Amino acid sequence: MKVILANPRGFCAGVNMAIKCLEEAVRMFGSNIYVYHEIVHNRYVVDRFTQEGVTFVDELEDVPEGSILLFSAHGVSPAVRAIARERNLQTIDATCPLVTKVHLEAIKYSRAGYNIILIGHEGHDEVIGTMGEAPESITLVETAEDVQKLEFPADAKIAFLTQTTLSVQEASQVIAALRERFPQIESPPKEDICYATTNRQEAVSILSQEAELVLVLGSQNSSNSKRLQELANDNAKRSFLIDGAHEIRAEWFEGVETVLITAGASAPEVVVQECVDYIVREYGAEVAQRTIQEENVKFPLPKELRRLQTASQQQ
Ligand code: 0JX
Ligand code: SF4
Repeated sequence: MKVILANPRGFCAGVNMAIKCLEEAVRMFGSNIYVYHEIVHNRYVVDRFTQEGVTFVDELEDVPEGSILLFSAHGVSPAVRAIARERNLQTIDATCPLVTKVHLEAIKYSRAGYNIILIGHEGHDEVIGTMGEAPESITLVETAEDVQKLEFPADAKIAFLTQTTLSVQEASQVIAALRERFPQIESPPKEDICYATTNRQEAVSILSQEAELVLVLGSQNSSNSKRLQELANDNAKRSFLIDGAHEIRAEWFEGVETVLITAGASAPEVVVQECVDYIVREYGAEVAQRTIQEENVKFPLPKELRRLQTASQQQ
């Protein structure tokens, strides 16, 4: 048996920054730290920090006044920031800069009087945060069918934005439907689906052609990881989205000569290695790395954290 390891896979620049940010906050302030939503959508990462004493909350009412609170990589709405201020919380914003970019576009289009169509998944943390920037101006669509239901006049002043972790292929169908109905529709010069999402999808799309089985490491609530698994499935491969080697089933390997392994942007390399070790141990597989795209994106830690670091060094 052969295992192909897809590159790029796993942590993106935004996740690296958010996780380092929480690690550093724990190092500086001990475990009495709160995070609004999961820092990233990954069970292993959340369990690890929970064991270290970090508390993840979905309601700010659950955070004691004056505590340290991190905002997750997916971003938050201005309303959440306002509640945090009212509760006198010391906030550190671990939102990925590429999510913030979409927030800023929403603000810009809304101020200029545009109707904004956001392509994204209802109820997703990032979508809730982005819509909160201009709730009166933004309409969410998920599919090309949703576009047909829009009630704007044909000559409406209109623009579209997208969630950062969509399927490139599916989003392009929705965008084509929007352009057909509203040829005047505007969009940001650089698209919102981020480099990490695009590159991981491209790698799976190319490399899955060589495999009968595709294993995607990632959690079920991780949008970008789920899209990788669906993409492999569309390529008529048997594909599974798993949190770790403990979920692997022997029957998946019947008649399989080549397994492709990849990981969503929030899945740590340690869970990938666990799976590789398992397959090598059970099936004597040979492992090959395959790189479709090099990545060298890095984001700095949030300025609030850097300020706190400097302040603590001066004490
Ligand atoms: O569910 P998503 O893919 O948006 O988030 P996840 O799995 O935490 O990935 C990293 C954070 C992505 C933000 O855009
Ligand atoms: Fe940022 Fe993209 Fe990573 Fe999301 S998937 S955190 S937008 S780099």
